[in-house]
Amino acid sequence: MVLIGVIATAIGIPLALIIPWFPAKGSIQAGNIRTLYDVLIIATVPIFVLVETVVLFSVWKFRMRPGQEEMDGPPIHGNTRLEVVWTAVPAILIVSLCTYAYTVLRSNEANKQGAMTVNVTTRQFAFQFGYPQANGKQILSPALYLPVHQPVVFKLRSYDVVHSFFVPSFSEKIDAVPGIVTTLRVTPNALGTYPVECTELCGAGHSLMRATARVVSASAFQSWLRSQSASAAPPIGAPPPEVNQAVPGYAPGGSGASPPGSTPTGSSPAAPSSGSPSSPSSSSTGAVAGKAVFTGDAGCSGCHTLAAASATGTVGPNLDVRLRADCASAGSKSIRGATLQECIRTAITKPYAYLPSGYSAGIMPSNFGQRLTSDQIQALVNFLASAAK
Ligand code: HEC
Ligand SMILES: [Cu+2]
Repeated sequence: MVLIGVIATAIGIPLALIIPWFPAKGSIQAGNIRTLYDVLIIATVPIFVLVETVVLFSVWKFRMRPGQEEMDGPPIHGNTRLEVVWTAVPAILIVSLCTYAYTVLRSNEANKQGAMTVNVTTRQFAFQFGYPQANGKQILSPALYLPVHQPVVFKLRSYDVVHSFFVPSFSEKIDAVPGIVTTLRVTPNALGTYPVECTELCGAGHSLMRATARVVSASAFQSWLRSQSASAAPPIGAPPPEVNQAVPGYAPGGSGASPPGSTPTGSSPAAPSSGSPSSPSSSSTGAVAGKAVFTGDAGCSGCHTLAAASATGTVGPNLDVRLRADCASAGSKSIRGATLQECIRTAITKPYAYLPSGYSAGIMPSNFGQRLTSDQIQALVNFLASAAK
């Protein structure tokens, strides 16, 4: 029996260690977690084997033989030494594994010197990453860029519901909860491109809520950051109050979000530089400004397809195909307003007043009326009215 147990352990441990349970390691924290996991495997496989061998051996050895149906087992009672051992050994094991796990947790969560802050803003259904700058502004990007070996503090906020920020290769995750700021610390230590996922079922587009993390060299990161600040559009609109109080000077810009899965270069290709409100040639309510709002932080392009904005979202109606027809349909005229402009305005500010066939309420955010300024809404109306085919 002992021999079987030793052989099973000798096979079990390497087998369990060889199985690739985790994706490639991308951070110091992930390294600590993997080591913890290996120690747990080495400690638990022998215990599992011991218990199973004794159980299987007993099932076989003490099985009921013909003629024993009426018999009872021998009345064995009490063995103090055995009881002390089987209480003390697991207690020592559990206390030491807990202590080790606790030290790993403490070291992973420890504040590192010179950590760089990245603001992670979540919304249905996109991540946005903000890099605070010395001038109080921040550079916004739909892709996460990080310099290798640089400790990072992620500050998470949510515009709407609970999301969860998870980079499997960093082995760290935390929820983004509306109204509070949550913190996560990571030190990436391997160059590479890793998926970022939302791991909280946050609505119909949850499965689309993904982004890309690029861990690059420090110099590549600096030049990326410089290219961002040069091309970034000035901030458009005010963020919701809870986001505002959390970070002084924080303001999401028009170049921020792009549809999930779109180009991860960081700058939204659809945001035209001429669409910035500071440009003297365009007004803040014009179609050009509207396009910037559409492709920007409001997240319209994450859910809608619209050729004029290079948007390819599929959660909501394809605006190229349906907008004009839906606005012309008899049912919507009285509810959404008679003209195309009125209809679009209602669709944005009171989205469930008229539901296009095949769509249900509760998916398109219903708070754009409060989140966007009246100029921004007017700009969107002008833009969509001119873009609708
Ligand atoms: C989370 C996904 C989502 C986002 C973000 C979103 N929408 Fe929608 N949108 C929908 C859905 C779903 C519908 C259909 C149901 C409804 O009308 O509420 C819709 C409907 C519409 C309609 C009516 C379309 C028609 O054919 O009748 C318009 C116009 C519209 N959205 C514009 C916008 C604009 C502008 C934005 C950004 C400010 C935006 N949407 C953001 C999901 C979204
Ligand atoms: Cu989410």
